[in-house]
Amino acid sequence: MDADTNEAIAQPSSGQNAPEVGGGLPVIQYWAEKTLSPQGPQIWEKLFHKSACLSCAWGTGGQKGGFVNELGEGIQRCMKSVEAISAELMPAIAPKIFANRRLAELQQLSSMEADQLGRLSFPMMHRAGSNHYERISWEDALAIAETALRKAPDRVASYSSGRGSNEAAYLLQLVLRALGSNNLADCSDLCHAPSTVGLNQMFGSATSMVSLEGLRQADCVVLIGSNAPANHPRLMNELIDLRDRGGKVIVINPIVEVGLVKFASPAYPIKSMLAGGSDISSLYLQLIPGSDTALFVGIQKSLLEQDLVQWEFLQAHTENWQAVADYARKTDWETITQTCGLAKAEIDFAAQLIGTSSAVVFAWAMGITQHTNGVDNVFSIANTALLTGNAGKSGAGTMPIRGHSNVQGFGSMGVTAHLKEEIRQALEVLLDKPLNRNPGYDTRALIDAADAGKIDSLLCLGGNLYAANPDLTQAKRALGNIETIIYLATKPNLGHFHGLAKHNTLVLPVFNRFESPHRTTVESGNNFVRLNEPGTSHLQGADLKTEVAFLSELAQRLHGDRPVNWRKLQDTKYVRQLIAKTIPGYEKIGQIDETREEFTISGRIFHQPKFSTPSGKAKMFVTPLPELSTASATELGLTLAVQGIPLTLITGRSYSQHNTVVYREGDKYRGMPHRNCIMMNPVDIEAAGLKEHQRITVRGDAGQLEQVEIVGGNIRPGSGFMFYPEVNAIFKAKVDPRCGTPGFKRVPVWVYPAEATA
Ligand SMILES: Nc1nc2c(c(=O)[nH]1)N[C@H]1C(S)=C(S)[C@@H](COP(=O)(O)OP(=O)(O)OC[C@H]3O[C@@H](n4cnc5c(=O)[nH]c(N)nc54)[C@H](O)[C@@H]3O)O[C@H]1N2
Ligand SMILES: Nc1nc2c(c(=O)[nH]1)N[C@H]1C(S)=C(S)[C@@H](COP(=O)(O)OP(=O)(O)OC[C@H]3O[C@@H](n4cnc5c(=O)[nH]c(N)nc54)[C@H](O)[C@@H]3O)O[C@H]1N2
Ligand code: SF4
Ligand SMILES: [Mo]
Repeated sequence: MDADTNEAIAQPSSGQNAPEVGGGLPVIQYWAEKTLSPQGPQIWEKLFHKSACLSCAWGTGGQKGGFVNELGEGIQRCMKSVEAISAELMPAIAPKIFANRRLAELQQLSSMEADQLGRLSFPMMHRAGSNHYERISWEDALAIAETALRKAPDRVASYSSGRGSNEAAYLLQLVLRALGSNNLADCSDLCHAPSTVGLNQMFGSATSMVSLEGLRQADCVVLIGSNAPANHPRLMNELIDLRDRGGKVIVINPIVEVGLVKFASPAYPIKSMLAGGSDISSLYLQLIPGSDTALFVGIQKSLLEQDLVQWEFLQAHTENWQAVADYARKTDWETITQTCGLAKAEIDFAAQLIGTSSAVVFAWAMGITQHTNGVDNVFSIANTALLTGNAGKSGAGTMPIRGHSNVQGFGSMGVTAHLKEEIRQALEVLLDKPLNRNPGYDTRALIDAADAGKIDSLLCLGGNLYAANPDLTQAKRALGNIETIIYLATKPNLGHFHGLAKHNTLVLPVFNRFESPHRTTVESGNNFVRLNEPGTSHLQGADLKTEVAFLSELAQRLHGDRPVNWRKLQDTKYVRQLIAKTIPGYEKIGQIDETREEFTISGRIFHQPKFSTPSGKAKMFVTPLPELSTASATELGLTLAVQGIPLTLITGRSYSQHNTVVYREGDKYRGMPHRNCIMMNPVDIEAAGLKEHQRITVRGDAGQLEQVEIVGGNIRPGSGFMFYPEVNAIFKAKVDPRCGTPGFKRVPVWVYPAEATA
């Protein structure tokens, strides 16, 4: 087999009207539409503002201007950042909207309609029994928040989403820990927690070990479970460059995403756009969802058979390699190929490409982590990297592709239910008292605890805890058991209307990154710390606060002036000094106000195979193959007579949404015209006696969606794909117990014609 024969599999992706290339003209049209609109001048101003892009963790922008990456190269902004900026530049929501519209009306809004109401511009509160949100003062908001946070510490919790600053994140955890609560749930629990847990155990460091510079030295990239053309678009330029210099890209994904086959990058007008797009995948492995561990064990077995294992490296720099090699040896090919649905020839070819390349980067996103065996998936990838000596050298290694623009910074700042011992000790010195050692609630545990009536007060720093979770009925019920919920947010979302507390729900408006009046920092997925300069808001006369101001005022009310001078922390410079003292690798942030020097966090990028474990060696783990099954009709509450088929549903993002926030209907690149679609393989459509564009019912273990339109696409047979957050209404999702991350990418459902009796 060679790369050319595989191109038969990698036929352009999805529905009938889908383009044959990712990126391309639609991107330029969108730029033009937005930047030439009346909002255009403001968008340009924010694009040039010295702050990091709001959208993904690739981390474009910062001190050297909004278009610059960490290597100082310009013209590095993608359309997604325009989309995010434009959403933030909407006018303020008129107070009469909340005065006139009853809650029941607001609850009818879709995610897109909620976002399009505009920007939040004054503090407001919903009291139990009322039909409206009413305006309140910041003084009242702070007083209510103070009373709420004075409840028993184990009944107080926070949730956060990774758009805020490092300074806000640091304060959030310090306020809660000073109270004695470890209940710091974070969106990363639903996202890359398996990477954090897995990589920490293997390498003693939880983030990417590859820098952008390192990525440029690779001659092979294995891109697993990532739809980078939509969610990390600038990574595509790196893949185009890699192919240009003769490198290989192996894509592993149950859906043939068009932009992963061919991508026309506006950053390369001549070599890519005019040429009709650049080839991305050299080999496309369209495996069964949830079977990545089986594929990687197969690759390991093939490496052994082809004599491509780096034994000296294993002996010198790793532990437990014998057990991993033995497991691959003894697992038979039939089990491997049946579990992942790929031919041995495909697996052999992938192993050959990896084993004969000189520097391989293994990069992954949600297709790997959002499974009940997410940690094993991560282990199996990292085991493969180690077997081939691709860790701890330039141009090679493991690279989780992080989500929100500062989600990694939140983790570094200690916003986690599982605090690193090193940070705990430093915080104990700072707070001059021992900290609670009980494990805190991660996001799913928080929802379950609230459902069981164990939470009184919840502080949400951004995000949409309600809609990001599976089983929206449970999420709503659980949040409804909490006495007080405080949402700090820039825009309204479904959570503010459906995720109401038992007594008081506060929605408090904050400045976003490019308009905050003080300097802040964020951390990219490549471990690079960005400095954001102060900015201004277009919202005239709005009553906003910064997240840092709110948190430090609240802390001052709760904790007084000792041992930390909380009031002084209103100036973010002093927060940075505390970060420098207590967060490993962040020492340089203490001088950043003087030097303005952005920096790579120390101790994270491994140029030598000397890792941050106690022995300095990487620890390998045996990864059992998953046992994959589908649900029976009766398990989903259907009668045996139902005329339908079971599918494994992948839930994820459309091209035009940011997590729970939908910007535009549909997904051009997958040929899905609106939100209520399911992508299915034509083979399954036919086998089930269905037709393309037919409206069907999709049933999960927590409910069903009706009138869902079938769109044919190049998706692995037996699987379907639908958009979140809407689909979160219909399933419960089990978690990987090691990290609490739900199996969003392998949801058991049945699909059947609307008229079939259930
Ligand atoms: N524009 C935009 N950018 C974003 C976001 C956004 O919503 N919009 N969200 C941000 C956040 S928080 C995150 S976490 C990231 C998400 O970025 P991604 O992880 O790229 O997003 P997903 O839509 O979850 O899709 C993941 C891909 O995994 C594939 N996949 C599904 N199941 C499997 C499997 O079992 N195995 C393998 N190998 N692949 C599988 C899917 O087909 C899909 O292509 O993006 C960040 N950036
Ligand atoms: N089925 C399914 N469910 C999923 C996923 C999936 O792939 N499938 N993905 C999961 C993943 S990876 C993630 S990360 C979660 C995302 O979950 P969250 O992070 O909780 O959700 P977002 O939709 O990103 O939150 C958007 C809201 O953040 C607020 N916001 C934006 N900017 C700021 C700011 O600067 N400050 C403050 N205070 N607020 C701000 C706005 O009010 C906006 O409405 O969803 C998870 N849920
Ligand atoms: S790749 Fe990510 S960080 Fe860079 S401009 Fe696009 S959305 Fe922003
Ligand atoms: Mo995420």
